[in-house]
This record gives sequence, structure tokens and C-alpha cells, in this order.
Amino acid sequence: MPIDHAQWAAYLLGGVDERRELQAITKQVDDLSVDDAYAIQAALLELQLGRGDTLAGAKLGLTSVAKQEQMGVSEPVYGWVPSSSVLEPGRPVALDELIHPRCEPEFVFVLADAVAGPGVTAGDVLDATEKIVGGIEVIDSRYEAFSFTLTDVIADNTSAARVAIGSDGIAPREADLTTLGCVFEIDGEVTGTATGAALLGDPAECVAMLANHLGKHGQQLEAGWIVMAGAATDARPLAPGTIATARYSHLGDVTVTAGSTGG
Ligand code: OOG
Ligand code: MG
Repeated sequence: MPIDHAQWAAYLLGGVDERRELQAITKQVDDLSVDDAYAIQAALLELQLGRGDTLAGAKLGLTSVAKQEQMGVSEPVYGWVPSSSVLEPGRPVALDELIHPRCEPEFVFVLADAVAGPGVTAGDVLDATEKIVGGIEVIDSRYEAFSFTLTDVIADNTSAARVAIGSDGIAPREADLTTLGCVFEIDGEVTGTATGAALLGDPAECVAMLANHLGKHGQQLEAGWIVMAGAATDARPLAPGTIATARYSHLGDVTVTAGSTGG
């Protein structure tokens, strides 16, 4: 039986809307291929854009050993960043809009120019970058127990939910991204430390991979987009009152607080 991409996209969006954990798709479908999973992800984005959302950028996930080991999936994944997911500075994350959110530190590229694969290199990405800023992503798998296979998490837009973007930043070649450090703290306790090299050796290399992946689908990274290179440490639960801070060398601090509601 062919996979009905639109039907599974509606299933996932139902989980988002009703803040409900869903059974993994691969528990219900025998062979969910990577291509089918990206087709479900595309159909999900189409549903979101159909509701008036717009696209703010794109993301990678599972680009660090820390994340791959935490989630038990050993391949990078690519997803979309809807504009509605970008948090207003200083505004708490509304936990009543989410299922079982976690937070994680991200290196974020802000693009000055479009980047189109194939053949994109890390150098091409830096040439097209306006600035690199720190961020914290809030991920929220739509699946039961935050548990999934590679193809499940692709279909679910790589667990994307919210993102806080730092206001400081550096020009692309102002600092060596591989040695740029991040200390991640939850309620003042350090839970993880990493440098940019944790992301497949180089965050810019990750963004190049994303551009080359999109190129295969006739798509490109657009000028003005934000692009998340993936978390360099494992993700931590966001509970009511949690204060998550990512402290970056050169990029400053980014803080996310969790409220029961967004108020
Ligand atoms: C998948 C999303 C991974 C990252 O930065 O590694 C991701 C997940 O862990 O639920 O966004
Ligand atoms: Mg992430």
C-alpha cells in the first residue's frame, strides 16, 4: 500500500493542535522510507502554510554525538522553522501549548544570501551568512514518550516546536566556529558543554549538508532565513518555572523561561 503523505501529515498536526502524544507512524506502517518521511514532512509544512504561517528558515537535527546517543538515532535530519515557532524575545515558552517539551542549545546562521545545492561547501555557507547567533531550540516530539525512529522524527518535522534567537552575534569569519564554546545551564546548573566542532566537526559543514539535501528536492536556503545547525549537547526537559540559559563564547547568552501559559 502506498503511504498517504497528506493523511499522516494531518495525523501529526492533530497531535500538535490537541497537545497529545501520538503512536509512532512506524508502529502502524511497515516500511516508512526516508523519502516517504520527507514527503510527510513536506505535506505537514503545506498544512501549516495553508493556515497562514510562513517560513522563517530551516534546521538540522541529530548532528552531534550527544544528541544521536540521547535519541538513539545516528543520522542527521533536516526540517523547517515556521515563523510562528520563533519566540518573541523575553516571552516565556507557554507550556500549555506543548506536549513534553525539551530545550537545547543551537548555533544559528542568519543568511544574507540564498544557498543552493548541490556542491555547497562550508566556505560557501560562510560567504552567504550575515551573522551567527546563539539560540535555544524547544523541541517537542509529537510521539509517545519522546521516542521515535529516524523516519518517524523526519515526518514530525524533526520535533521542531519553538526557538529563541540571541540578539548578539558575530560576522561569519570573526571567530573559529569549531572552537566556539557553549555552556548549557538549567536553573543555574551546568548540564552540558560543547564547542562547535561537536556538530559533525563544523557547524558550517552542517548547513552545507542541509543546502545539498534541499538541492536534491529542488529547494534552497533563502536569503534572510535562520538556519539551526543542531544541538551540541543533549536536550533537557522544560518544566514550569525552568530557566534554561545557553552561554556562548563570542555570541553572548540566550535564556528561555518556561511558563504554564505564555502570559
Ligand atoms: C529530534 C530533533 C533534533 C537537534 O538539534 O538535534 C534536533 C529530537 O531530538 O527530538 O533538533
Ligand atoms: Mg535542535
